[in-house]
Amino acid sequence: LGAEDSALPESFAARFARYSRRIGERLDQTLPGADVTPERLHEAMRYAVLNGGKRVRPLLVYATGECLAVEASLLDAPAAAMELIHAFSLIHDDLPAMDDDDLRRGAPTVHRKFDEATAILAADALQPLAFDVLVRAPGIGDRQAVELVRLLAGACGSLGMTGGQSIDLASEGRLLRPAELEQMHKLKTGALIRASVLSACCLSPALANGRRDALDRFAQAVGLAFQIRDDILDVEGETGVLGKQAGQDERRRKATWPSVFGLPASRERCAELLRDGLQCLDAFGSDAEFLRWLARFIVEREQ
Ligand code: GRG
Repeated sequence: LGAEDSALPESFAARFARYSRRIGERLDQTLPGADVTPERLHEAMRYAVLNGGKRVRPLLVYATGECLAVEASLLDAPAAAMELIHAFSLIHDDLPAMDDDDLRRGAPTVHRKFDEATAILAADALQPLAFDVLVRAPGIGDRQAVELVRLLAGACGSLGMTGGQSIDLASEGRLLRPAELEQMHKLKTGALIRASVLSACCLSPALANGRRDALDRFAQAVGLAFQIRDDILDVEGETGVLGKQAGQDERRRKATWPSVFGLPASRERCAELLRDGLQCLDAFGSDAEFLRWLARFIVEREQ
């Protein structure tokens, strides 16, 4: 029996697991096999994408789609595209030229497992694959595909994630002003989270502007909270639980929310952003239940 056929309502945790499995399978089918030439490149791409991760961005696509009654089969492409870009960004973020990390998701980073050149090429190949997935998506018309491509391109470019990463690298050893710090977080992490929610909105053509704006504000609040939580976990978390080396931000003298505002104010800001984000969902009633649960997961997570 599928969850929808059983007498008991599906728990949110079970829904989380079901969508995680779904996106895992879609990504597996999307990536070239490790036996396809060039094998080592494909092996590295598959390692980067299929080796765990919370799948928060695809889950936001599915949860927003649920809220708007968009068919899950239409959401698979934007969900996969978000995760492919996310995996690309993690490979680059871990490189010696950037954060120079050895551990990610409890395993060696891609350049440690393979080598630097292979890691760069794997990331290079994941980015176009994300856009290819969007333009080939079954059931999605040309106009919607163009809109999805536009959303994703904006989220990863110099006015999105790449710009945020550039500010992050330049911030090492400097004390950023609060507004600069918020801008960096919104771009580096918030942009892709926002694009995840807005991609599902784009697949609901009759969505009223007011409701789209409410979901947009929700996404922006949760996106910022996600990175503040990440900063807090870097201070409070343990390497074994995080799956990446804890304490790296302090070691590299990065500008983070706790370094600028302190831990108690960082926790309070996260809680406030969660409250603001949840308030944006009020008009959606019970349709937004899973989205609310996911927002809490994002803000209260331990890894
Ligand atoms: C991808 C266009 C493009 C450019 C690369 C390197 C870079 C520019 C951007 C880095 C962005 C970055 C690494 C932001 C940090 C975001 C963040 C908190 C990552 C951790 O995300 P989780 O916790 O990771 O969702 P898992 O492992 O669960 O998937």
